Amino acid sequence: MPEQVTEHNVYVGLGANLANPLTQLHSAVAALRQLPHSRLLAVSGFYGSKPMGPQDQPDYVNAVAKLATKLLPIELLDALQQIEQQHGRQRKAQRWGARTLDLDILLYANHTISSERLIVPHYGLTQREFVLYPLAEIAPQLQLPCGTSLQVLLSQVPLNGLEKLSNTCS
Ligand code: ROI
Repeated sequence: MPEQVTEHNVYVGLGANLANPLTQLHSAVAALRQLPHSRLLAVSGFYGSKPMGPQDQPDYVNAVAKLATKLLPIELLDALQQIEQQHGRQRKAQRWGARTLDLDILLYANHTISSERLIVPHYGLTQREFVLYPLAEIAPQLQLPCGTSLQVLLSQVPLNGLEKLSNTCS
């Protein structure tokens, strides 16, 4: 795999609501730790959240991880999709339906990316409580590439039943 010299800080959103979501997330964190050319710097606590989208699906468990990586965005996407596959993710399943594991690139340094496979910052980032609150736990001072601060976004997005379940290593 071609390696960039520069290391970038990246935030990855984790979500699961099938097949014991807590176990899925613990296993996903272990897989993120093994990513090539990358270092796992922080993981938020795990949060229980109400499903966004169709309501006839189980509650989710969500978290956010911070990595330093030398992988290019598309290489990171490939690696994350491989981890999703290893966790039984069905890609062609219903849009906004239940999933065993979802790994989303939320932010890649201060980059704005708009390609067929990848949009960064992630389109849901600014409205999703289950992304914003875990993110704030590990990066309270964060600003988006457009300059908006995470704290301003948090003040606009209610918890909507989000509850912290555990710290990651417990
Ligand atoms: N809802 C919650 N609460 N958490 C998620 O991670 C999540 N992921 C999704 C959709 C289906 C939009 N809803 C979600 O992809």
